[in-house]
Parts: sequence; structure tokens; C-alpha cells
Amino acid sequence: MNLVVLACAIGLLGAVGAKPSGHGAWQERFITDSQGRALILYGLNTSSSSKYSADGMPWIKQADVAAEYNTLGTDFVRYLIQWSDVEPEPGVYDDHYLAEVRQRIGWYQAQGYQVLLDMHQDVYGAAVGGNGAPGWATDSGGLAATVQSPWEMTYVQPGVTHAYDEFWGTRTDHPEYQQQYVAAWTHVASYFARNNTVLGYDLMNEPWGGSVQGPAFETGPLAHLYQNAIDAIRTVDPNHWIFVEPEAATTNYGLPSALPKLDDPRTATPGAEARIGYAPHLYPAPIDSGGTYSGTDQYLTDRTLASWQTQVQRTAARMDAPVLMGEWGLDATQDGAHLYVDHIQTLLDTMMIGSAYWSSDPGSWSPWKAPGKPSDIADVLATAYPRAIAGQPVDFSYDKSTLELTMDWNDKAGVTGSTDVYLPPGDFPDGGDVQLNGDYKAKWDASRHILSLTVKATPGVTHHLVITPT
Ligand code: 9MR
Repeated sequence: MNLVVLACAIGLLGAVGAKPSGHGAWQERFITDSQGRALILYGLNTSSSSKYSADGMPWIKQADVAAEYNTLGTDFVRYLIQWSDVEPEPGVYDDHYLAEVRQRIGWYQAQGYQVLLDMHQDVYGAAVGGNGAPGWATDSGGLAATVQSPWEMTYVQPGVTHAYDEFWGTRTDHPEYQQQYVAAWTHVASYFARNNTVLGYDLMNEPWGGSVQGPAFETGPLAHLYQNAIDAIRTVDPNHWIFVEPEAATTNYGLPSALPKLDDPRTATPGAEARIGYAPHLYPAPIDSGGTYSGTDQYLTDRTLASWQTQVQRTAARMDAPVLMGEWGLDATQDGAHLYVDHIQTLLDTMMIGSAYWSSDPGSWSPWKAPGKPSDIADVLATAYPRAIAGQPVDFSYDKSTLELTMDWNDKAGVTGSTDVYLPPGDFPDGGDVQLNGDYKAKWDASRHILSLTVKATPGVTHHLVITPT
């Protein structure tokens, strides 16, 4: 999103660029599964098309999910839902809509995916030229809300600012809007509380504060909404992960977030860890506006990536939250697009975090030229990665020039199961040769392209793995 224009307009952009830290276990917290394994999630956003379709459903059919696995080997989807579809009338929830969502979650389940439900919004809601909030929860104050180009500039239309100010409580005519948003989330969470394919909930896409911006917004109304939503969701769903996003107009470009640590009521149960994750987006300005990854654009982009890493690590440490990059992407037909994808994959590996690429919608940003027809970028997006690590990850990387995947991890009490690595058929047509210290058993699933390693615990010894093509 090209909010850089907007951030400049409101004076939020300062100097970017900071030293990236290198490999290493900068984070203690990982997103974990029921066996305690660290999950490295890798997938797509599905989909932008849901914003505009009559039934709120994405473009995909069941066969497209199978094709996605066969082409990309992904294990994760950030699945868009909308408040306007969940609650078309105040207090009236559309469970038919949620049943349709559940059916699609079933398609992902059949392919072994985890699903993050993202309550999407851009520019507040359809009544003011965006998507997300229902018309009944939109008070533009009768002010203008004319769609602009680029679309992000619509955020500063006066009617849009008014609508956000009513929602955040900056204006006080409609305190019920925010309570209804929290209640809608509680309904969704209670609907999916026992669904194991659902990883968790992304409370709000790319938050925007209306007339309150920056730290005042993130530490004020945004943190307040998040804490209320977390507390309410935990009354119906003690287990799923809850993800929060920072203010997008700053952090998408590598600027700092001021989000404070949020409390997870599940920690009241002895031994239960907080399950709150941090899910920022990444759109360096030149890439966001559809530019190339070359020349000065590349220079500015690289500076943004370094700053993004530093800032995200700081925020995640403050929040004691694992990180999942909720969106990144580019017009993959532009010069240098392949290099940019390589660069982001290296950044993801360095940080040992997962991500969802924007987006699956067939077109120039997508791995699909048309449904079932991969674009050139699909080959680059399909990469080797550890899906689940049975212990505490220390380090991993995949070198695309030597086709060598290396990984280090330590044993961790209470973690069971295998360490699973996806090896794309393009690079590993016959699977991989394993070098690993200690006792282990390897199993190659040739149809799923997953190498599973069951390793005997060796206290005090770091497991060091190298995989090369057979
Ligand atoms: O790519 C999307 C574009 O087609 C839409 O017009 C726009 C407004 O809804 O949203 C774009 O998707 C954005 C997403 O919703 C939020 N993060 C940035 C995405 C790319 O701009």
C-alpha cells in the first residue's frame, strides 16, 4: 500500500535505516503447535477478491488450494473475513457466511494448512469508499468521502476521518461501534474455538487512527481495543493465537511501533503461555507503489528492510510476542522482482519468522496468471523451509545457489514429534541427503515433498542439520 505518500503528508516519516542484526536466536518465542513444535508458516493472503464479492467469499475453489500446495508447498493462509459480512445488521450474525468460511477452512485442512482469520479493512468500510465495517457502523458525519487514486489517499478524506474518529472514541457519538466490533470477534471466536485448522485471529488489518496518529494512537485507542478484544475472545476461546498489527502507515515502511505489551488472560492457568503474536506488514515505498527492485529504488528498499527488521525485533521483544509477517508482496512483473522475493525470503529465514504473501488473486502480483496457471514468480516463491521444528530453533537458512538448507536447534522440554522440512520439487526432485549429528530417523514423503526427521534428544548438544539434493 502506498501509505508513504500519506505518512509524508502527515509528517510521520523520519529517517529510516538501521543496522540489521545477523543470524541468531534473537527471539525466544515462536508460534507453536499442540506438540510444542515451532511453526514456520509460509503462505499467501486469500484474498483481495473477498472484499468485493457478493457473498464475501474469495475467488478460490477447492482445486485451487490443492494446486497451491502442489505449486508452492505452502502450509499457511491468511484468510480475509469482513465485519460487514459477519454482522450485516447490528447484533445479527450471519452464520451462513461463517459456515461458508468453515467450508473453505476445510479445503485448507485437507492440504495440511493452518488458517489465520484476518478481520480485514481498508479505508474503514464500503460506505466511505473502503471495505470492512458495515454501513450501520459508519458515521461519516455527512462529510465527503470520495475515492482517490492511489486508493490509500482516500484515508484522509474528511468523511473517512470522521468514521474512524467515531469508531475509536475520539468522537463520542457511537461508543457502541467498538463494543460491537469486539462482540463480533467474540462470535467468530466462539464459532471456530474448537477448529484445529484455525491458527488464530488477526484482530484488525492495517489499523489507521483517523485524527489520532502514531504513538498516541497505538498506545491509546488501538491498545485499548486490542486488550478488550483479547479479554472477550478468551472467554470463549482459551487456546487460539491472537495476532495484533501496528499502525500500518508507519510500520509498513520500517518505522517504529509504540504498541505496548498486551496481557493474555490464558496465563492465569498455571503453565499456560501467552498466545499473542505480532503481525506487521512490509511494503518498502518503491515496491509498494509498483516500482522496480533496481537502482535507487533498490537502495531505498534495502534501507527499509534493515530498519523494518530492527524495529520489528524491538517491538516483538517488548511485547514478548512471536512474529508473523502478515503481508508482503510486489508487482512481480517489474524488473528485479525475483531478487526482491529472494531478499525477503532471506530476511524471513534470518529472523526465523513466517509470512503471508499478498496475494493469491490472479494477476501481476500473484503466483497465478490465471487460476491453475502459475506465473514466473511462482518458481521463486516455492522455496525450501522448515515447517515445524521439534525444539528451540537457533538458526536456519536456505542457499538457493548451492541448494543447501542448514538448520540448528536445541531440544526443549515437552516438545514431541518430528522436524518437518519442505523441499520443493524444482530444487529437490528426488528428495534430500541428510547430514545430522546424533541418532535420528528420516522419512521422505515424495508426494508431499516433506522430509520428516525424528531425532533422539541429546541434552546440551545443538542439532546441526544440512540437507542437499539427492
Ligand atoms: O491489492 C489491493 C487492491 O487491489 C485494492 O484496491 C486495495 C483496496 O482495497 O487493497 C489492496 O490490497 C491491500 C490490502 O488490502 C492491505 N495491505 C496492502 C495491500 C496492497 O496495497
